[in-house]
Amino acid sequence: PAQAQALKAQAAELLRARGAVLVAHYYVDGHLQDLALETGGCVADSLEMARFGRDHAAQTLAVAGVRFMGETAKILSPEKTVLMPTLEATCSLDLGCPADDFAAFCDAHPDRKVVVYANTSAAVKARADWMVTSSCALEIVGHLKAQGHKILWAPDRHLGRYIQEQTGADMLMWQGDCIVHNEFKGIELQLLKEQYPQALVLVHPESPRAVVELADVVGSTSALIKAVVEGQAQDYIVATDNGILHRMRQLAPGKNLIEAPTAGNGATCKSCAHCPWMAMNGLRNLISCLESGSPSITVDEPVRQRAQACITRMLDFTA
Ligand code: CIZ
Ligand code: SF4
Repeated sequence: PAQAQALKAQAAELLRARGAVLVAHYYVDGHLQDLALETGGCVADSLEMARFGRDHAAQTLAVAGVRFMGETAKILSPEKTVLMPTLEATCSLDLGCPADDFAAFCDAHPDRKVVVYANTSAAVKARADWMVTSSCALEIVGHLKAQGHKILWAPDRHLGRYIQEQTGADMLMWQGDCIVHNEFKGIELQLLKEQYPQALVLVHPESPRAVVELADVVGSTSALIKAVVEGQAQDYIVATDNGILHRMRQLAPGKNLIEAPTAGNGATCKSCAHCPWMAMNGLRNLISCLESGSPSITVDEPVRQRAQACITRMLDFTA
């Protein structure tokens, strides 16, 4: 802890010296989340991160999260420098949706509005009409359906199915998934619920249907945090990346937070409720990128402009 405090102080000084602000996701290391809040930055979901980065006066953004979050910041603020602790931090949804294959899929279905999740590359966003995050996807797809549009959705198949069921929209789907949320297990969750009959079950919609069906609250990371803060229950079973527990404990001290079961409880899974790419962010590589000014995000200008239009549509709609 003493060492972490020293590293945090060093990072805080570097942020100040660079005139940079730290924008962190709920899934990254707790020290980074605390540092962001202590230095005037933010801890947020991907929608709030995008808006905060765009609107903040700082000319340098340090983004602790995964690559698409840094890219989104750069797309919205090309004049700013966007530093990341590592550019290796990607996402299985982004990896599973290569821009060329995605463009071919879109070309084959020109009659559909193309809606993509935030967890995609700049090139995929450049091919889309709308970007959405899990906190506004239902609203935006509902809006498009009301206008009579059919939808091509990518890349998360679980989130897509959830939105399809909720809105009744005609959605053709890419078959991607998140290696973290995909591991939550319905049968084991049912057994856990029987152990904690009073618990509220909070589920991120990137989880499989069997898990979503057992939820009391289905929502984005911000919505799940709100559910813990405002909920009347004492016990909460949480089916999302366990990095979120740090912020939940701070905002709702005294409540009992229980991780939803993954294949890892007794068996093995690839990523047992914590994203290996989010976990690549730490105080040391944050310090290193602030010292050296690298790595930083670059996005090809024609791609950036098209991706910006797609993201801005969402930001304007949700403003
Ligand atoms: O799983 C993710 O990467 C999430 C939940 C991103 C977000 O929207 O905050
Ligand atoms: Fe991607 Fe899942 Fe990691 Fe989020 S938690 S960045 S969706 S792999």
